[in-house]
Amino acid sequence: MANSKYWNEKIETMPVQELRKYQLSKLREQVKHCYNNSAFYQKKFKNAGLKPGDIKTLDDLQKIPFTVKNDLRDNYPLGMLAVKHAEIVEIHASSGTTGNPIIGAYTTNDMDAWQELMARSIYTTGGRKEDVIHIAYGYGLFTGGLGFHYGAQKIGTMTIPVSGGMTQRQIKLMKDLGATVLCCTPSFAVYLAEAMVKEGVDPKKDLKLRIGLFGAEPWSDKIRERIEADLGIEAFDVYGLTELCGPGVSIECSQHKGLHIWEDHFIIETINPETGEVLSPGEEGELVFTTLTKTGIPMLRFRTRDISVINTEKCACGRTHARMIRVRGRSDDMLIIRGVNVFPSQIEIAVMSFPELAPHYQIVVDRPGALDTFAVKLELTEKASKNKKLDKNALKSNIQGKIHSITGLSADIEIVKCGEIPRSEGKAKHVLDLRKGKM
Ligand code: DLL
Repeated sequence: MANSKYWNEKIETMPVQELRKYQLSKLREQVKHCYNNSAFYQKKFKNAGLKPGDIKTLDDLQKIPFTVKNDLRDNYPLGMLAVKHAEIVEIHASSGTTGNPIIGAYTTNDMDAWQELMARSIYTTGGRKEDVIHIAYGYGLFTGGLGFHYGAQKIGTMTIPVSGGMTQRQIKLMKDLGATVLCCTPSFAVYLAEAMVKEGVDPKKDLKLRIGLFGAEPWSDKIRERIEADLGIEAFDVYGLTELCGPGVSIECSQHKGLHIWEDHFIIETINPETGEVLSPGEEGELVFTTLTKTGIPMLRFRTRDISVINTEKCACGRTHARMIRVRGRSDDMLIIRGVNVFPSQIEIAVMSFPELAPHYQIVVDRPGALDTFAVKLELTEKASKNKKLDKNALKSNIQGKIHSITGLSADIEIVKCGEIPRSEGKAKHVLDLRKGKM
């Protein structure tokens, strides 16, 4: 199976035409499975006047109605199962901000596929048996911790299942056990780097870290540069969601030009989030996935709300699987401020272009009267806070100009002391929208 470059060369480098044929045969099986075993999908098909036999080509996928997050919430907890209850061997969940959690229910078949995909993903970034993998994603219902754990175990890598929290202990363990691979959210990586400085640990001298696998939340190239410089590692973006399997849906290769989507397990489409119209590769839109191998809760045309662009050109790494560019944000993370669409990632790009600023920010939106207020709280780096010559007013107005040039909006800038913006051990919370109930 694994050779020096690929975990599964045959699958990863399969000619595209062959890959499409493979996908079609899997799709037809999956559609039959859904229709025959899930009351939810059978009803959906009947309402659309569809039979499994109508899906004869990959383009016919477009005849199938979308599945959305609310379908899972409305059928909470296990109303969308397409197998008998006793076939489920593991449950995961993502909290979301409102309503019922989203449940992921996995059969033995789904667990095997997930483990294989995670091993393939870690291997693609260069993770090998000889590595020591430090997993600081949360363990438990969140898919991050256990997802990386299963993949690392399949490769046979020494695995440190540290989970979140206990930052000082994490640093000590990384040092003492010689961790070479760090897996956590990008915001926790930033936090760890800061904490190391405070602990007097120089990651480049005292640690053996060489790569980092970061995901579960949007992050910009500027944050990547900062993490790479601070920790002395090569950073890789990893993407996935509970509804599909967890991490393991797509991963960056050493080219760092997008994340390969494992197309032997997923069919990817992008759509216009407003109209549902299917877009062509190269056009930015909402990612929609169809699972080809999942049996517990299969997903046909699942709308993720994540915004990205698909690239189907062959990658220099030799893998033929399509790539998605880093997720720019979620369509439901998008703020509408004074009628203008703003993604938190746009603010991050602005903030990170100032070396005086720490990579922590909070966007506060409110509506005290008729109009929205838009404020951005920022922190100086420790070094900048000690610089007595720093002209804070000039810095504020430069930041304001930068945010204006990116979003078209002028923001009130508040620069707070180092450490005042809450840090996160899991997914970062960058937005405080106080308008709810006032609109
Ligand atoms: O976050 C799975 C995961 C764990 C991925 C660890 C990567 C690493 P959920 O909690 O269900 O699953 O959240 C899924 O997180 O729809 C995206 O909005 C966001 N997300 C995940 N990975 C990325 C990424 C896990 N690399 C939701 N870049 C998804 C941007 C990401 N957003």
